[in-house]
Amino acid sequence: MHHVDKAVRKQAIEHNIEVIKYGVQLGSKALSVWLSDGSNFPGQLNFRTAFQNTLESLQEIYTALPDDWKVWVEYKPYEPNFYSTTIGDWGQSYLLASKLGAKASTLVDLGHHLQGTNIEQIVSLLLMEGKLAGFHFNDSKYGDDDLTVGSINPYQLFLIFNELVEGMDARGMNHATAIGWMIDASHNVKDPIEDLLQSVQAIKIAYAQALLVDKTALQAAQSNNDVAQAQEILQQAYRTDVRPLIAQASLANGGALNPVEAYRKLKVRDNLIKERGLKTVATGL
Ligand SMILES: [Mn+2]
Repeated sequence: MHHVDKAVRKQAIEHNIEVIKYGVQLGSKALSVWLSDGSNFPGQLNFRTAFQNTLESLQEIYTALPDDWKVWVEYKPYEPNFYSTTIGDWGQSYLLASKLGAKASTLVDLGHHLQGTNIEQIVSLLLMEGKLAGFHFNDSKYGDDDLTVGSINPYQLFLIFNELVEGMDARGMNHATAIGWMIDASHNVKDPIEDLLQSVQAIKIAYAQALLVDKTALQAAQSNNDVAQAQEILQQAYRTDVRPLIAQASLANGGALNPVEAYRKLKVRDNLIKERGLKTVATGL
């Protein structure tokens, strides 16, 4: 997308426009773009030219978007390149999304940050600016590990949901539809369906806990500079076991009390394999 050769850039642009055409057939409403473009050594790239070429390419794709579509610009600090990534952080993504226009916004993949990055703060500010596209949920210990949501740092997940709920309410946004909710994980040691069930469960738990935060009390604590009380309020919500509540809601909606257990008892995988008449294996792709 940022290649020095315009003909190469054109190939990447045309590929994205082709993807939009398939998306229309599938009933999609958004194009999610993650670019691996970057450099491995100092001096390899002119950063400004790389950014401007990327912007130009994205502008062409933006022009090809149907009226009711959005384009989501995903960032990532390193890998596959190890010196620079042309859309390396939320600032660079936000800059592109701002220059592109109202249909463009910034996609947050939880694994696409350097260690220690305060993701919830990024979420809060993107929401404030109306530029949060949505999420690629996963979890990580080191980098873009693509582990199951909530498997490593569930407190961070809760803090992100806390900012989401607070920020969406402040803007009067619909929790269910205002942003894109996606899971971007990759596993080859688990049944991928069980992994998805665990991910959805982790998301429901973090969301329910965030809804429990006493916002009025938190605002009062913040106004009074009562730091200990602010922490008490957040952790009171986080340490509440919301699993019975979620199980009850799941049952009321025709779901299972314990999704993974039900999936195993009902032999869903075996039955699906029989239905297909094929032997299938978990690929984790
Ligand atoms: Mn992703």
